Amino acid sequence: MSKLVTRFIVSVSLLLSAQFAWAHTALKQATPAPDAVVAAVPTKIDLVFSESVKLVKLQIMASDHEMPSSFAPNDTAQAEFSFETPGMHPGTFTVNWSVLGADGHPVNNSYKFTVDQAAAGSAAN
Ligand SMILES: [Cu+2]
Repeated sequence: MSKLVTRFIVSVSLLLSAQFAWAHTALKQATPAPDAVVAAVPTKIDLVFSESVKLVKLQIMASDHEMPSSFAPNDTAQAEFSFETPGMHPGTFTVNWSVLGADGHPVNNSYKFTVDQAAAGSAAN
């Protein structure tokens, strides 16, 4: 019985460590934050990743068009990024990002944030 319990614990530990090994690059922090509803039109987007990465794609999508940003792919790996986002307006935006982590694995993910309809400085689209 106790041997079985030990084997079970060992298996669970192995599973957990395997999961950690699979936990490649993640987005640790973003401003505006994922799922945030912000009251003001953001003039920039900040991203902090869990490790130094090469950001190969950053796309800010409105419902039917891509928003401009100062994004450009970086040659030197870094963990923190800041991009200007001119022309933002109220609406819900999807941020699509792709990075190459230190281990060379590509990671893609996305998150959404919303600029409140009452936000000032709203241009048409
Ligand atoms: Cu737009």
